[in-house]
Amino acid sequence: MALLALLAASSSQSCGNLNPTVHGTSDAPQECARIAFFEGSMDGSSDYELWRTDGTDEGTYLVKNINTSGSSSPSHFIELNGIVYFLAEDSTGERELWKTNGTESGTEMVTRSNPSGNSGIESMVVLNDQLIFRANHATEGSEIWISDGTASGTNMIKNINPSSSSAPSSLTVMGNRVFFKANDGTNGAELWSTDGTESSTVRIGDVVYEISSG
Ligand SMILES: [Ca+2]
Ligand SMILES: [Ca+2]
Repeated sequence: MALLALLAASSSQSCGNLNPTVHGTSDAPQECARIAFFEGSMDGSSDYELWRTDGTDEGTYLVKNINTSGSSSPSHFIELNGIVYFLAEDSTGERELWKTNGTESGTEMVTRSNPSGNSGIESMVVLNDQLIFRANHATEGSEIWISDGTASGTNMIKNINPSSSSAPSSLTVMGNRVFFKANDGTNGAELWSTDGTESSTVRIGDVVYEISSG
């Protein structure tokens, strides 16, 4: 088994509660142990898929063979409310947003956010109860997106650059906002922030100065 990335953790659905409270002083059931998800493969195999471990041999296994014609190469694991979100490539060859609760049946694609090509998702962060990230829109280029973990709740927040990609990067959560760098096509790369709504996705101002060589 190759352990390539040990990044995020979640509680198991078998606890019946994704954020379980353990009563009494006895040891918590093993099902309630923290679970780590990682990109793994069987010994001698190069089929890299979603694996999980609770730290024991018997609790370490393949969750789901997401890409039946190759590796899904899961990455960018991030936990939100007891569900782990990540990027993976299914047999279509497109890398999309997936989620897992640690079971095979509970591992599914959130949505094919860009029906006409690769999702291009990068830089996922958690803001309150939602994910904020950069993704490709089918027609509007690479912009800032939000997801509540459902297909209908996964949308572009704002088309910051109306004629091209604003290419949001360096997403950083501070308080109830995400700060990031984006290019609106008029002002160059500037600092922006969002609370997840279009109306409150705003450019901070000309705060990214070039240092004069003079
Ligand atoms: Ca596979
Ligand atoms: Ca655009």
